[in-house]
Amino acid sequence: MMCDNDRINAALLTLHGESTDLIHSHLRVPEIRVNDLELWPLTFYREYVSKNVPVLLKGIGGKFPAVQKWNTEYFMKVIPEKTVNVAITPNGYADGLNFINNEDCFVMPEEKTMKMKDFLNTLDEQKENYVCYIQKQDSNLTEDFTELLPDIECEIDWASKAFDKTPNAVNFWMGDERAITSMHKDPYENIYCVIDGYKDFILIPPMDLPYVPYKEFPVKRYKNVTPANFEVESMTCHNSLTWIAIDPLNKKESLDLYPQFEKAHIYNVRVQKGDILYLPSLWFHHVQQSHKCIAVNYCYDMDFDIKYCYYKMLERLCNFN
Ligand SMILES: O=C(O)CCC(=O)C(=O)O
Repeated sequence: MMCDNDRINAALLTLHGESTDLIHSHLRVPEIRVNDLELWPLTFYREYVSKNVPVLLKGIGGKFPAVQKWNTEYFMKVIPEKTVNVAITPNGYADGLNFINNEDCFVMPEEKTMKMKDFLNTLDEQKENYVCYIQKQDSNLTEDFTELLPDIECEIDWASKAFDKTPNAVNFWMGDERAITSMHKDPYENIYCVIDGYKDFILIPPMDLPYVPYKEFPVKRYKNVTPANFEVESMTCHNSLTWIAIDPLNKKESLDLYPQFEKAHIYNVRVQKGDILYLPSLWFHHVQQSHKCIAVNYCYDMDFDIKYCYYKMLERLCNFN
């Protein structure tokens, strides 16, 4: 007789086998060029959104004036005195795992406001132990960078048509090549546009949840980060946080600790200047970038549809609460 655990493991293996055969056999994000924007919202919805699979749209952002204009020199000329909110860490790992005092901790960055010209100079200087990233995900493009809005759209017309809504947040990203966004997932349909430089995404589909280990970590925050020094303080409001325990850049060590990670379907995709990545809701993603890379992303609330219901069931089967 099969016990409950055997039955659950057999069911999870069926999900893995079927999804490998039917969806993840190539481990390549399709790259396409869209010629007919009239028909694209329907095709986009039918081929990618409804199937919850990513797609890389080559060159489709090239028509934004931002792609021709934005770079360090342009920002130095047009918004040098602008106050910007910057995440600062000694090593680029903001909101991610850091090994501190002999234990892995989830560490938040120090957040500082500074003039845009000082931020840009910091990127030029690339000092040791001082990594800056504009990474606020609170619609900072439309709320804070209003001077830049003539160069870019406040929504992506074809995406708003396909999702039948406007974006919930439009974010501006710019930073040091050492800045890394650790593996996580979001309840958003993400339309991610690279304006200058490139971004390297590592993606894992949501149905691989059984092979993406989570663990509880103490939460800390970097404080008084300078090129010479930094401190780490404990957070009084949250003692611990459950976070993804593997690092795809350190695969060997991750596999030694969590051998089940071997089964995860891993996609690598580089998003170049002028390209747009559709990153579907609940996909795990880890992000690196070229130095001074500039990006804008549009977050659309996901639909809480039948796929979401199945995902919640999978969470329960994997022992999430
Ligand atoms: O660009 C990045 O560093 C991270 C992007 C990201 O995590 C997101 O858009 O959800």
